[in-house]
Amino acid sequence: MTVVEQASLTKFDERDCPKWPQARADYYRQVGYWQGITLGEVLKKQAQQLPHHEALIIGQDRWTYQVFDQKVDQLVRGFHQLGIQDRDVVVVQLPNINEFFAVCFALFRLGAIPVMALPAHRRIEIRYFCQFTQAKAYIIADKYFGFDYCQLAREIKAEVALLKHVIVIGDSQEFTALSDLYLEPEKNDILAVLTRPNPSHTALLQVSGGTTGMPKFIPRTHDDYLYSVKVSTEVCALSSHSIYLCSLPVAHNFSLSSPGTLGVFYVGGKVVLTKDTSPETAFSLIEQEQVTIAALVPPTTLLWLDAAKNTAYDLSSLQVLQVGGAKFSAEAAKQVKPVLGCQLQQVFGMAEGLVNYTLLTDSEDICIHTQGKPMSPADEIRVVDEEDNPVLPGEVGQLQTRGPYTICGYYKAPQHNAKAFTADGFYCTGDEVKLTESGYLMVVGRIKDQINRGGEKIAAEEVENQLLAHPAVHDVALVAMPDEILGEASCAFVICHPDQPIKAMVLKRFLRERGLAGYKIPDRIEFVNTFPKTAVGKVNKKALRNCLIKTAINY
Ligand code: OOB
Repeated sequence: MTVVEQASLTKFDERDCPKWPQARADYYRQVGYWQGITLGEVLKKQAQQLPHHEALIIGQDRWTYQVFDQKVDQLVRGFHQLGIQDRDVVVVQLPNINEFFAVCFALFRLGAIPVMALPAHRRIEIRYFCQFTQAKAYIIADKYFGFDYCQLAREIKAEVALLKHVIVIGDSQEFTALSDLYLEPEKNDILAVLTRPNPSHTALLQVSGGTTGMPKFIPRTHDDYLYSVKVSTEVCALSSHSIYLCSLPVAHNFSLSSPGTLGVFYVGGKVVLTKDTSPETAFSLIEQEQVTIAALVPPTTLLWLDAAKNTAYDLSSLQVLQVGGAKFSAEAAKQVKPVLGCQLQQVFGMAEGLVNYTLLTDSEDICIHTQGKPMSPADEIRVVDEEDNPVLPGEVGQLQTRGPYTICGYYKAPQHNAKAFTADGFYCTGDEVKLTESGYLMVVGRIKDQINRGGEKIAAEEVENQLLAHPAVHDVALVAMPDEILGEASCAFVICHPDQPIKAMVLKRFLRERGLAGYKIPDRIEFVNTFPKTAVGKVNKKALRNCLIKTAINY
């Protein structure tokens, strides 16, 4: 037996998640920001109050709140029987299907912690998630857009000895079928003796877009996440009549909590899911289900704007279109109302916490030109220069923030936390912003070494490390390049070892075969002999980016 096999799982420990200082936590409770309720209880309440209201729809699969809640309870029994308990971590990688929510709420009720993986993640990411968090289980759908997740699970299972269960929706092959875990109550029903999770404990782990070698995990508590969800529902005027179209990946913080699907459940509204992001599918669902609100990233919004100009579908039920995740150009923003006939709401948020919205009552000018303002009066923000000193009003600087739903540190990352958070607990967002006189933020750039590919975040260092693993690669720098649709795409500048020329295609294939998520594979690769350097001898990425803008080579 190897050492790894002998090792046993250690449970998730809240001490690995930096917490709000006592005085702030007391204050947030005292004024009622943190309500001391759990995510699982929110659903239970709706099932009692609105049992026959539809909660979740995908295709023919329509769940009322009662059905939804029953399925969650059944899964609680099934997961429990499998040995999934309070403080166990479970990597959840599911597409937009109703079961995602049954799974997550069952885990919430058990006090187990889902890691919100995206369908696009591949071997490198999933292996890391499982290893780092010591996950007990990995939950997948058998196939999605032609990708075989059972095969991925097989590879992960072979490499991660501590991973006990793979649970599959669909054809489960040698693994556990989720459908076998919907259990009816027996004599000694576990639900009667289940310990209530502590609302101040971690409910879920979001995955950060990251700036360093590997993604970081963002521990969100029931208290802080529900506060963020609640305020979002107020700002976005959600009610039990709201019908929310979710075409963004369900696990992403935007579509989950801003106000997202959890916001809809919070008020007893209806979620319409779609796996397909095409305007055609979205428009037909808007007409058919009388959708009132949808959330998109800028590239999809551009597709919608194009398609809406000659669509036969009736989009008149749509009242609000939220756009966020990446900078939305003012030119496109101007078109939303005339073309789609609904109100634009810009959303500038981050999985670490802070969410900024333009308000539904704001002037057109604010909705088009700004990325909104912090949604809570308890959000503290400051705009600082390189020495962390506040800039003059209206000047550009880095945005720092703290508040009742912004984390105080990543999970098990003390060294990184020392850099990403200030001594007085502000999160350094890495975003360059300008604060307007009326308190709205305009995102003007970024100091973090990240590429925002149409809302999908790529940590430059992570991809650089993967490329450096190729024997022909001597050095590499990944930078953002302008892209008409995505806003930004990625370009890798590569210096090869002398006498080891290599083709771009070969490098891309190398990354894919290593198991890197598709959106992280560089859109373009340029071979160079040297890198421009800064005065202190670092690679001058700004110069590299500028040379891309100037040369505008087709890729
Ligand atoms: C959302 O969350 P993440 O964690 O994927 O990414 C956060 C980062 C921000 O720090 C910023 O760099 C960028 O994404 N970003 C925007 C933006 N919204 C996010 N940059 C410019 N304009 C915007 N409107 O992306 C997220 C989380 C919750 C709600 C909405 C988006």
